[in-house]
Amino acid sequence: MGRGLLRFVIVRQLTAPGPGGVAVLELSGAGVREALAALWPAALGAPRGGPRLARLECAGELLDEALVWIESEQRVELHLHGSPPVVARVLAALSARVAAADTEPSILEQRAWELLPHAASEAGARILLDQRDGALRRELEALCAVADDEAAATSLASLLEAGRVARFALVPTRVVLVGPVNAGKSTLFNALVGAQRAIVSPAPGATRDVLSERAQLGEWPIQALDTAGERSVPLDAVGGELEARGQQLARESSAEADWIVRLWAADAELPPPAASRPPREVWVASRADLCVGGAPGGCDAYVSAVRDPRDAVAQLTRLFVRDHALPARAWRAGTAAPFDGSSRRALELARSLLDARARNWREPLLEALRR
Ligand SMILES: Nc1nc2c(ncn2[C@@H]2O[C@H](COP(=O)(O)OP(=O)(O)OP(=O)(O)O)[C@@H](O)[C@H]2O)c(=O)[nH]1
Ligand SMILES: [Mg+2]
Repeated sequence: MGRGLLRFVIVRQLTAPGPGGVAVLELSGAGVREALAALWPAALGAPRGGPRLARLECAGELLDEALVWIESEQRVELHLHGSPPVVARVLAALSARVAAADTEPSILEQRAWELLPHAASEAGARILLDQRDGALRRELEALCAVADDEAAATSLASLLEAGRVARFALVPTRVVLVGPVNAGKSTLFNALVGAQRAIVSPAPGATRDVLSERAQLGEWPIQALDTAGERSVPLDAVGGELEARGQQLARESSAEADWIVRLWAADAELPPPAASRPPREVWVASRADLCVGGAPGGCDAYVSAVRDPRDAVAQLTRLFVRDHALPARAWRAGTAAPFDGSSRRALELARSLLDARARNWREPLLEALRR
């Protein structure tokens, strides 16, 4: 395996820092065997699996007798004695070895690799793997070679659009459920999360605290928040202060929402005219199965999270995709996408230079390729 591949190896300590019986290090990425071979040359030919006893040596000095587990060509675990100085020496030797190999202009690819554990969805992980394999670099290089400014502007716009879409796959969108008490917010929240996470009750005002869980709308990751129902309770009534605090928390959550789902119990209350709907908000008529004589107009969807939770989630997914102008599939193999703030900023700068007809519009892109 080539020396260059070592640049994708990441060394992490899995156990808590400080003295302990055992300290476990993880080496992940392409080239883990080569990285480990700096301390244990037999790593190059050792069969997969383990644990296997390894004498770790650095510059002829024995550092530790460790257990090595070669899980795959991308991941190795090293179980050391948990003495902090020993761990520090091994970490230093491994990191020096990895850093020494990191001399090629690979930073775009390396950043994509390092973000991989933080991808919020499978589609996001696949997008990052494509960029790790050079999709964005190739596209930026091709873009810099385009002579015609109009063609360059079109390619830039579609790259920026790919970056906008990638962001929805990489970072969970904050989706807040709001609405009157008993509208079925917690029921829908449980359907989204796929578990009985929130208390559901016919008694109005069951939810007080904001509940927050990761969920998916189709392929798109979200952070779903369930909030206290809206109603007016005088402060001096029994429980009035608690109620007010719950409602305040709900308002704070909606102020920070990326997307608000407002539920109206279709059997209880008619929504006001759609013209009064704020931006970033969809209106969903809930408890649609209880609605005799047809559901009221003015809502974007009609759901019954009790009778058909899958349909309720599918309907929300449809609205989410519509409101954020997302494609049918979150990931298309091999597609270039700016995947982090740095690559997006470089493209935005290039676009504003191009818009201003500046001759040096390629510079931010060349810089992104160099950095
Ligand atoms: N038939 C039917 N009942 C539903 C549906 N969704 C919710 N409910 C019922 O409506 C009642 C209130 O549901 P919740 O999910 O607790 O409502 P909520 O909006 O969270 O209420 P608060 O937390 O009090 O604001 C419960 O008895 C649910 O079983 C539905 O789609 N169909
Ligand atoms: Mg509730």
